Amino acid sequence: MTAPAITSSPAVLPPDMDKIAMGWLHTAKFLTTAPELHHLPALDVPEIAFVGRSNAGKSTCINTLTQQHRLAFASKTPGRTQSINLFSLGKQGITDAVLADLPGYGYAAVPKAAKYRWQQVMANYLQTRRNLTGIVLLCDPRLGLTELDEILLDVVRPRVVEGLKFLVLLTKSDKLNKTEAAKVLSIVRLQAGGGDVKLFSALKRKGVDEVAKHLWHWAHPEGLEAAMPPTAQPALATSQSEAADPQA
Ligand SMILES: Nc1nc2c(ncn2[C@@H]2O[C@H](COP(=O)(O)OP(=O)(O)OP(=O)(O)O)[C@@H](O)[C@H]2O)c(=O)[nH]1
Ligand SMILES: [Mg+2]
Repeated sequence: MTAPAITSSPAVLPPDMDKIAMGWLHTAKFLTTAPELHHLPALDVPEIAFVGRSNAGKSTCINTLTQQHRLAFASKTPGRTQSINLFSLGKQGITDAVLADLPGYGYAAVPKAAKYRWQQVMANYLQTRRNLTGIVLLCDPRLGLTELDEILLDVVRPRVVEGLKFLVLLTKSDKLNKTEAAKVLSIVRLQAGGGDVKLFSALKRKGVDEVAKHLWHWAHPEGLEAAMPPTAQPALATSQSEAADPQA
């Protein structure tokens, strides 16, 4: 009697989370645009908001993560995004999360009244949006966290304490050399009170997979098995005994 063949392959392949997260983000579709809070639809899926100064790269970040060039309007001219734009995500046409692209703050050319109105809308949104699950604060590392970013941090702090997810992305990191990047990373980490801070570049695709996984986990806290029906799950390889016995 011959001994069963022993293979060196692992019994179960780890799921490729990069692919899963990027595939999920690629399903993004424009949902709606809302100039005021009351125009926003009430939703019961996790919502992830992209906030930050004007021109920080919010819309470009959304386009990079979703691998769609023109999903969110990005522009060299600050103040391009004027309303809250929602994008739905979900495999097989089932929405399981929403991304929100918010207008930026701090653009000097905006009239005072409009600036004030928008600050009120944003503060209201961040404090009251019921399904808001996570905030991505984008920051140009050449400016660092500015006074307006600090005000935003103060606004969201009570909700972060209660469990709202929070991530700071230092965008346009392709403009920094390694030393500059390391320095700004440690400064902003301190400013963000030890919160998550990552370098990101849409141009060089730095941090893209990592951020995609981060957002996927925010939207699917229950994990992979609960998030995907068995037929849609990646090939989790069968154990050797199952593979050897087709009846198993
Ligand atoms: N070099 C470089 N440029 C970037 C990067 N991300 C965005 N940009 C540029 O920055 C400018 C502003 O980008 P947007 O994505 O429109 O910025 P925003 O934060 O959405 O701006 P508002 O809608 O005005 O708040 C554009 O010219 C982008 O091409 C990046 O990673 N690297
Ligand atoms: Mg924008």
